[in-house]
Amino acid sequence: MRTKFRVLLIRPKYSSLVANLEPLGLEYLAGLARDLKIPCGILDEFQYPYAFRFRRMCEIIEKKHISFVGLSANANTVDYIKRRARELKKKYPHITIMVGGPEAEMNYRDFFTDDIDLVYYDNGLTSLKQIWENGLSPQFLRGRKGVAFKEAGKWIATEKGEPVCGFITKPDRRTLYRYLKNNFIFLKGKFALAKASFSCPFNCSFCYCTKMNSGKYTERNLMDFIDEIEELKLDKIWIVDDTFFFDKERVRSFCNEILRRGIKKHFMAYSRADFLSENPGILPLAYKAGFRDIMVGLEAISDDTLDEYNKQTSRNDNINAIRNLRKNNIVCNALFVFNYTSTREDFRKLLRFIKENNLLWVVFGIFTPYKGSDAYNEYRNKLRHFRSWRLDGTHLTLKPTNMSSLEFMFRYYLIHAQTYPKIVVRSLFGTAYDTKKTGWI
Ligand code: B12
Ligand code: SF4
Repeated sequence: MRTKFRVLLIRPKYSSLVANLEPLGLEYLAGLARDLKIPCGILDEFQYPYAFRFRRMCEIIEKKHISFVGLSANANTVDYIKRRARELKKKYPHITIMVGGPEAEMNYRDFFTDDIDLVYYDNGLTSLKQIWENGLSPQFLRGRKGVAFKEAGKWIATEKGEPVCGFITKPDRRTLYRYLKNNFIFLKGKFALAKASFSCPFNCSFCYCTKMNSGKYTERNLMDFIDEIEELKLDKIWIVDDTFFFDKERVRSFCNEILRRGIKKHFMAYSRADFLSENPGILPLAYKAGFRDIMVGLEAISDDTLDEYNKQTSRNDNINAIRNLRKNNIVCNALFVFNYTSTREDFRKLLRFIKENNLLWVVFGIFTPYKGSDAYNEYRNKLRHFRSWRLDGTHLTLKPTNMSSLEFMFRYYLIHAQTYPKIVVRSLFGTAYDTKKTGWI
């Protein structure tokens, strides 16, 4: 017998100047609801102002007679979710509140509160499908994988299922198209997201991604993935795999199939520096297939810091990766992380490195030991101000050892001021993707 759920999926808002993109995770859930003929809507708070957030939620709940609310959690939205769950439960005690998403996947126990009914941490959506089909009786939930629920007021957490290597449904992209006018990546335009693999085969100490999917790297069927891309109405696609350029033969097959089908898209994807350094031969084909943006976690410019992060790359890999991308007209979006041990000289050296290597597109983060990563265990006793809203990679959670927090933040903002105007000017002149140019216009 099918239980009659009426579902509202919510993506909490947090401040982001860099991007406003579709909530792909929730679109997968909405796709599942569509398959099961369950009425379901997405409230993507990113698309609305901060004001009246709770009222907006309540209006939808009442108007659509919602009986099941699903919230998607990232590290920086945990406290907000717990507060909202409390408010919702008080106002609508009959509604089932479930939390899922990246943060719930590893840290599900953090959501064991009086107001939350279910926490979802399974790999893939099979357990959710079974729940939506069969209901919420504790007896039934006990047999599901990767869910936590309450029985007689006590939390029960079931074992996680096997790692997955595909999705059981296609995403419902209506949210993407509905809010297309708000969609952007800073100075790059409108992007759709697509995902072709799960977790990452490497093991950098600060990284949360590598722990996902029970720490097992798996790949989706490439043809299914390309079918999905072909159906997307946007011409720019961000492949959000944690490291898409991993298996050279798979990248080659992807590019050849894109060319064979005559798909003309601008692709952005992640790659590691060592891959780009060691496999320059694949880059002309990647360019031909439409890769224009590669995001590379260069992280640091000294071998010691890279070793400390267990990055398994070197300063030389970083330099070669930048050079190989430039030669092939592909933009290197270099991601750097400032460690809490950074010195004044480190800030200066990084700026010099950026100039010497003619890097235009740069992103700076502050080392954050996310709960669930190896780094968290290492640093847990040193953490300060580790409040959820601060876990967005732009706040200090460890006391800087070589300067005051104030100076650290000043230098962090300063390096943005020293690098971003050039990106803006080059974008205005239409030369931000000309990798051979070195000047301001
Ligand atoms: C693209 C991306 C972004 C984009 C935003 C994308 C968007 N849609 O707007 C940008 C670059 C803006 C971004 C920002 C941030 N991100 Co981000 N991002 C990603 C990335 C690469 C892909 C996300 C994605 O689309 N996944 C694909 C979908 C299909 O998967 P999913 O969302 O996890 O959903 C699945 C499940 O989680 C589950 N699910 C999801 N929600 C729910 C809800 C319920 C109720 C249920 C039952 C299930 C469920 O079902 C889905 C299908 O299986 C991931 C890496 C990764 N491995 O996931 C990091 C990742 C999610 N980001 C992360 C973080 C921390 C952030 C930041 C908060 C901080 C930072 N420094 O990166 C910032 C926010 C900063 C700011 N203030 O702007 C972390 C999350 C770690 C954590 N513990 O929360 C990840 C894992 C990467 C990392 N740094 O380790 N991010
Ligand atoms: S930082 Fe990148 S390469 Fe390292 S484990 Fe995470 S996703 Fe993989």
